[in-house]
Amino acid sequence: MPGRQRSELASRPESESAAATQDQGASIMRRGMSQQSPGDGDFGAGRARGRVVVAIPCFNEERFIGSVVLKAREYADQVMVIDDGSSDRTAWVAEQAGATVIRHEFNQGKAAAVNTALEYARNSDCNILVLLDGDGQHEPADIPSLLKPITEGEADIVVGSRFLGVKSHIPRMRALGQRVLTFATNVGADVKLTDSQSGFRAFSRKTVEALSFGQKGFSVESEMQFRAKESNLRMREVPVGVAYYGRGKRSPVGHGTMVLGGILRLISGRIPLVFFGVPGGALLAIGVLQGWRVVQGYNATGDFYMGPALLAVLFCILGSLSLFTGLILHAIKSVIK
Ligand SMILES: Nc1nc2c(ncn2[C@@H]2O[C@H](COP(=O)(O)OP(=O)(O)OP(=O)(O)O)[C@@H](O)[C@H]2O)c(=O)[nH]1
Ligand SMILES: [Mg+2]
Repeated sequence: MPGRQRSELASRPESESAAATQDQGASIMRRGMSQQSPGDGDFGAGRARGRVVVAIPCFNEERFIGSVVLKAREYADQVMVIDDGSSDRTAWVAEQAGATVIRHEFNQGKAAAVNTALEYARNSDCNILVLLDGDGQHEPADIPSLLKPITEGEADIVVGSRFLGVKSHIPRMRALGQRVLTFATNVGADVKLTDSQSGFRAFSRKTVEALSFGQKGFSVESEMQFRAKESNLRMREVPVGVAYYGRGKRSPVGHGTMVLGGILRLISGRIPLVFFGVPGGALLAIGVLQGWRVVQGYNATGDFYMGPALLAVLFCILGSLSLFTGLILHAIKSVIK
């Protein structure tokens, strides 16, 4: 495991301790791998598909994680739980239910947990990695339908969409927020999905090799759409249901605003010239126009209006700064490419 994601395996069978190396990540993998069946099972989707690993990023999910792991085990060769510094008994419950548990010593956010899962999968013989939320909102019985487009060679990433076909009860504010975030992600990434925020996803081996995420916080699902576009990975959606139990842990407004901030950062990285240059150019144009009017007024009447003049200068400065930021970032991006 990289230094930034210091993790440890909760379950450590004695017989496997000899496999430990000074690289903690490698030791985790060997232990984890040996706990599971070799796996090229069918899991109900119609054909053998190699080794399927389900990874569940979790933070304080002791209430649901046991049943999620038990159900997911029916559709996977291995179920792993990435416990991201939970203060409750998430890791213990997951382990009792039969999961391989990797623990982050402290809470690092969902993107870090997804990176840990990808790294684990990359270093194992996993053929398909499924991501699943640990809050019991997804139905593991939907896993075979997520696997199908990958095993049939039609997709590299399959997203379980809550807005396709299956009608579920989603609290209104959350549904609205999810649609706004999906719209922003679709426009920014130039990939069209109906549910950019779903945590229920499957990745082919090719995707596992290609992806890792840089964003902190909770825009990791959106980031996948951006990275998929960059890496020419084919995304497909399949309908899934979702269940909401009681009130969510986080406020939809605060959470949504955080994710939107992450999406804006992703857009600014993808198309800096448009993101900074267009508003910068517009501000500069408004400033120049305003300044010209101030000068015209002064020529006509002899009166100098300080307020409008200062506004014109402000617009010109902000516009120029934004325009240059766009140009510089665009140039840097071209060089890096
Ligand atoms: N690794 C990690 N996972 C987290 C963290 N916070 C939440 N999660 C997990 O991410 C998954 C989704 O979290 P939720 O809080 O349900 O987020 P959501 O499903 O987008 O939001 P809702 O629509 O309110 O359910 C669950 O498995 C959580 O346990 C965190 O800080 N780190
Ligand atoms: Mg949830």
